[in-house]
Amino acid sequence: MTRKLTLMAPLAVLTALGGAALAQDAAIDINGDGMYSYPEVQAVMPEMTEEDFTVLDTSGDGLLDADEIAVAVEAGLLPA
Ligand SMILES: [Ca+2]
Repeated sequence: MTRKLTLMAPLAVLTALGGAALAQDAAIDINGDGMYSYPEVQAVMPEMTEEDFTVLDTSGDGLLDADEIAVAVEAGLLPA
């Protein structure tokens, strides 16, 4: 569902994930799997609570994938 949303709004995603954000992705994504775990997010955003992370993790798999990250960035919950 979120993946379809991304495909329908590529410009919005590109705006949210600019070049600087991609560089920052690497800083957050410590293990390089393309997704953010809670420890990875908290390492750069100590104010992020596990509750906030759970809200962002809409698929409930314990990781933030590109779509979930884009939503979080748009909502101002992750650095753009
Ligand atoms: Ca997830």
